[in-house]
Amino acid sequence: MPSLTRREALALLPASALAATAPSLPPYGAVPSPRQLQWHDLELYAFLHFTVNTFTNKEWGYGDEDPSLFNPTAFDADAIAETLEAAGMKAVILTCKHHDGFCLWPTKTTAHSVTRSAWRSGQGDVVRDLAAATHRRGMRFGVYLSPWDRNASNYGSPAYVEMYRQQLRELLTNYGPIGEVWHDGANGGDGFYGGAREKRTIDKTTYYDWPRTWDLIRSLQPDACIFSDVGPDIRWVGNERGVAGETCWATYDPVGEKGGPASPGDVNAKQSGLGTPHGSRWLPAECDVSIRPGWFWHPEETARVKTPAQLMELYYQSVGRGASFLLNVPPDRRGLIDPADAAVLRNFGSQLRSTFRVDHATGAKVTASNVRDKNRAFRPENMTEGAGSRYWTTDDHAENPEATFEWKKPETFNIIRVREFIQLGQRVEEFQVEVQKDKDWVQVASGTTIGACRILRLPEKVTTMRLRLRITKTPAPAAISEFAIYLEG
Ligand code: FUL
Repeated sequence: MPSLTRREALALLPASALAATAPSLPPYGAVPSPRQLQWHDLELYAFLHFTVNTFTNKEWGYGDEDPSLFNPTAFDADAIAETLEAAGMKAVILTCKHHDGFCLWPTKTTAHSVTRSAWRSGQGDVVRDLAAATHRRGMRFGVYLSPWDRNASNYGSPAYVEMYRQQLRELLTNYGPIGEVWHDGANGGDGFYGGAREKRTIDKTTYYDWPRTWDLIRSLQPDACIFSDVGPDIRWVGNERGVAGETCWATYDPVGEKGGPASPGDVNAKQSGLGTPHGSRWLPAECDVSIRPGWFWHPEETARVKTPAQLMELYYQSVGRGASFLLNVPPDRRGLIDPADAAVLRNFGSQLRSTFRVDHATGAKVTASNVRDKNRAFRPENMTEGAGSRYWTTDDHAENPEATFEWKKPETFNIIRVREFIQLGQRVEEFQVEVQKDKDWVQVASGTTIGACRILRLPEKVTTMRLRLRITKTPAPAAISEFAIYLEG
């Protein structure tokens, strides 16, 4: 039998064998559900806005569009999925129905769908093709189904809410596992409504009876995360710029715009970006933003595709603040990613991979001012061993605990990534990173919340042989599962 390294041998030992006392760190406050934990791992994924608008050059279709307009000349779900995968995307969410009401799958609920389009003589199914292409690559597939439907004649009546649920039933039963269900907050207003061409207003707080719809989703796809302004699993970040708050809590107790109870379409958006410090619900933020000015593809916007550097910045402002990055990449009239967008995505993907390829903290000697119960299960080395299932933590009353990383030769970096062991809740409010220069410790970075992921980008490169992470404000012992440093070129 090949001999084990010390690390492998330690990993095989039950944690309780490492010390006389059984290790224990109680959870703190709200904690994520298993389905939310799976979602936290995704970090970066794509939105696809695609419908009749792609052909009419609109952002919001009125609902009177002729379905035959939807006619991509070269739609290829595998080519789309491949481009997104190359950018490091781990999931895709498709606008199965946008506000105009046109359904990208052959629904039984309305004739306003691909069955009436010229595309593939009405035999095509965009949802089926994209679900299959993403699943083939091990990516998750999610559905956006606009609650507001400007085509449906029954919009505003209870019958429409039943129709909406029926559409969800179709999407959640016929296309394999669904990772996320996206409920838009835009609601009500003027529209075609089966020819009525009028303004219809609904009461956002009562009309959809969301709790019943969410029960339906849970029963059909228990692992799917449900997104809306108020969750119940993932919250809107409060803006469409793709940016989470500099301080961003995964915990959140949403309130409405006027301070009352919140509902999809009625939330205090400013607070959504920050979350609620030590709030009662685990409701992490998702940052949605388009690679172009609009959500749908418009020929005149091809010159205004975001640059790879802008996407990197957005990555740091979303994933780097404990939220997720949902980047919209709208297919063009061929039904493919525009070559300009595809080139940017490839470049962005390779920048991400090269930045985060080598973690210079692995191999450091790590020590800490305090280890909980002096138990090796909580040793500070856990932060550099990349397992994610172990963490460094301290005794309850350890004051400003710090962990020191020492290298045999100088290391150079300009990116710091820290993660809390969120399975036990989000705790840290403030931390600092210092490096030793000659004899003195000099602060090179500081941050507030950590949560699932905090990335700090330093203004310039730092070279050192000794670094320390100091936890300066936390209401309960910090549990840190990762401390990594990288060099961005
Ligand atoms: C908004 C919609 O009105 C936009 O068209 C887009 O779908 C965006 C993601 O959500 O509320």
